[in-house]
Amino acid sequence: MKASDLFVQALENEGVEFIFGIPGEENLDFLDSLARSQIQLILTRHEQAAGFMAATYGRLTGKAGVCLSTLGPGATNLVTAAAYAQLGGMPMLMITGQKPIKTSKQGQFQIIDVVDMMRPLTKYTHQIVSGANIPSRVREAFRLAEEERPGAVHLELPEDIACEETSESPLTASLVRRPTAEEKSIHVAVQWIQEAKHPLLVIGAAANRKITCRMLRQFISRTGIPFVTTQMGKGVVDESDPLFLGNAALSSGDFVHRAVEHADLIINVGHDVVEKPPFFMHANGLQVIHVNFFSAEVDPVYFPQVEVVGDIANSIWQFNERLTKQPGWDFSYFDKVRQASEVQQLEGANDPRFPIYPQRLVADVRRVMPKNGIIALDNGVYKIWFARNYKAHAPNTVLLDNALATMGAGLPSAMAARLIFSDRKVMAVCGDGGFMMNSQELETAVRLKLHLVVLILRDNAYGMIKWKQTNMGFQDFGLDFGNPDFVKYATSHGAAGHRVERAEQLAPLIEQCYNEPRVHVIDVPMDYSENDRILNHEIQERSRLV
Ligand SMILES: Cc1ncc(C[n+]2csc(CCOP(=O)(O)OP(=O)(O)O)c2C)c(N)n1
Ligand SMILES: [Mg+2]
Repeated sequence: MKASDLFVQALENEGVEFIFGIPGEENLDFLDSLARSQIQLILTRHEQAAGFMAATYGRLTGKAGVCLSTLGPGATNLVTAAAYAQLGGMPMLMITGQKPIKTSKQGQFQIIDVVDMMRPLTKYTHQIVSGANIPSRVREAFRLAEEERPGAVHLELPEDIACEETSESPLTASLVRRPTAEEKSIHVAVQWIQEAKHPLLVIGAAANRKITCRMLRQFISRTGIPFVTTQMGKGVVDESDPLFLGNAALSSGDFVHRAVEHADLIINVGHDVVEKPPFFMHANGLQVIHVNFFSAEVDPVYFPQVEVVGDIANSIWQFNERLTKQPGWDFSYFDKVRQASEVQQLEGANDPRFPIYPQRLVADVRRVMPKNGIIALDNGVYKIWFARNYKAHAPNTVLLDNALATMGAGLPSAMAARLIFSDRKVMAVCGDGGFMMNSQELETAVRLKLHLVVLILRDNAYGMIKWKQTNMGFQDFGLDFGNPDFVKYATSHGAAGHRVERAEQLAPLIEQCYNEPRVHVIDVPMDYSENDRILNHEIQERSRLV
């Protein structure tokens, strides 16, 4: 057997279903082996998109998503996706080709040190130098990618190794369980929670990675302790719960921050410092219990006093076994925060003005998406509105990137979500800037016959940066651009193109798109002129009055 056959067998042995990518001539033996495998090759139009799709596969399944590129330029195109997976805690394996490593007549043509390039962006990066090593290197790559905290790994398979003969066979994963938290740490945490006056639960990214929702729901209903979510913690517990106080989408001054300021103890579940901080710790201030799969990375704004390290669901179960409602707990202020925040969030939900205002957009998308529908957001100012105002009802139904916060991942991650969940409604929500960073993948989506709705929020600008520019008192400069006609752009790729011309058209149009299985692109003209007033001023002032 040739080594590339063994490599593909090892991937099959890991349960790989898809490989996203673009082969180069250095991958041709691997491609030949893939042609004889059950694994489906998802050919993309840019390696970055393939990487985003693989990472999202990992995020949604917990199993490493796999992407493929050639050496040099293909591998450099994977770099942003590597950072996306690594920072976002998404298991992903990148496989890249390389010129022969034993003898080569090509000089340094296309050769860069890809293994070294990937080092700061991965948990593991390795060049395969012998076919005999493939079983252990592939297993090790998967082990590291998937183990908490998950992330990116990289294997380089040079051409001359790929065609080597080998008689090895794949290694099977060991039976392993995540370690659970030690009893004494649970004891201290429970004692702190019982003795607090205003404990508050914060749910972050890691709680969305494994099944923690049942235990957290029990914790909330048993104790009545209110909760806040981080952007990547959305949906772990249904945000329509009356104890939900809001999402930490803005950095400060929102209603949720008033709740945090009032709390004397935060039970911080699944948060780590890669996410924009949901709260800032100060010396002699707030007490924080860190509950996560791994210990807390110390940071100037995060230095929890107690850590409960181990499987999250198990830790919460242990809390539930010991905790009872305490007469000393007082949540009355949190309730006021929730009420004031709800009133503010409902404003603008039926705003008839056109171009569409963000509050109306978010409300309409929520109205038409079912509870298990998935929205995949690119990066732009609308992300703040969705994080704040769009109530997530189920885990991983709001895919947004609050770690690398890269533009360009909205469409590819929606495509990956739809590939995995062919029975669920999936929507990509992109700005006109972010959409154009991977818009070529419309062709891939059409070729794969995906049923997908892509909203393009058109303000003809890098709106998020404009919003910050205004807030910092700078003049309006350097952030406007023109756009193609998105309806024609969509149809030329073989997708259906639609344009919204009145606010009330949007919701029925989305519904109509979900009745016709194909790729739909909707051009949504947006009015962002109130973003600064509402997000930077009004919310701050109103939340201060609670
Ligand atoms: C790859 C990348 N480049 C630049 C940025 C910085 N950035 C963040 S949001 C943004 C503007 C997004 O514009 P658009 O996609 O049109 O969304 P809008 O805010 O206008 O709705 C920029 C330039 C980034 N996050 N990622
Ligand atoms: Mg824009």
